[in-house]
Amino acid sequence: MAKLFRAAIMGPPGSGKGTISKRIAQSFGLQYLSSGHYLRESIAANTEAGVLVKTYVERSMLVPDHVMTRLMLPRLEQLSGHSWLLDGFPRTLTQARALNSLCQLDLVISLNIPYETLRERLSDRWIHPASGRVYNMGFNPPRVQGKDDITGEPLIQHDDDKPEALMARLRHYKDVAKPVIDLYKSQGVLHSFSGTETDRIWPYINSLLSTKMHTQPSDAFQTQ
Ligand code: G5P
Repeated sequence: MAKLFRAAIMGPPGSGKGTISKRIAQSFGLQYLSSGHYLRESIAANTEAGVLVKTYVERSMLVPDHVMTRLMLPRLEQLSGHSWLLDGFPRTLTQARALNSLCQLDLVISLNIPYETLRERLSDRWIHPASGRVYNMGFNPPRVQGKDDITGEPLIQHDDDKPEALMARLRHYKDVAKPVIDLYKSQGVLHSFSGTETDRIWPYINSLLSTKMHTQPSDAFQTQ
């Protein structure tokens, strides 16, 4: 049986985690788990946890660690026989330690994207609130301006993507991510990628994963 492969991708809001994760999952056949997706799912289900989660996600604040580990770890336990990629988890040292107690990661990808690039991307970002689908007016615009591709419902912009709020979010991200990055560096699994365009970073990540997983990558993803 092929060796299992466990990876995570880290990066500030707007750094391209979701975009790159989808390419990795499809090219290398990894199960894809996105913390943001599961949070939005729990909000949509309107459970007790979902109502609590909503108060944090709406303000782009980190959801408490105990809620996150309760949300993510059981899903990982169910995937014990699979290779997977985590997007957006762990985000704090407490989360990373909780994950470590379940399994060791083989690879952590960290995205370093300049602030100005993040600001431009997020100020161009439109969201379908019910599903969490994300569009970018330059990079992946909706087929009809202002409308979700699947439902045709209106898209909205977040107040949190305004420059002042964004600056605070990015500063907070850096503070919280630093010890997590240091931990994975000390374990020898961290690989950092810097750049302003996802399509330029992607070939390097593709190549790294091909080497690590000894599989033939697919060329299918030149654009999202
Ligand atoms: P999420 O869902 O994990 P964020 O805020 O970390 O959300 P976000 O904003 O979804 O991350 P991303 O996944 O890093 O960004 O990037 P993306 O969506 O692929 O790309 C961002 C935009 O840029 C898109 O419009 C994309 O099309 C565009 N784009 C990508 N590449 C390029 C490019 O090369 N050029 C251009 N022009 N555009 C590009 O988490 C949501 C919330 O959940 C909570 C937090 O509240 C968080 O705010 N949360 C957690 N809380 C605690 N612990 C955790 N582990 C948590 N995980 C989530």
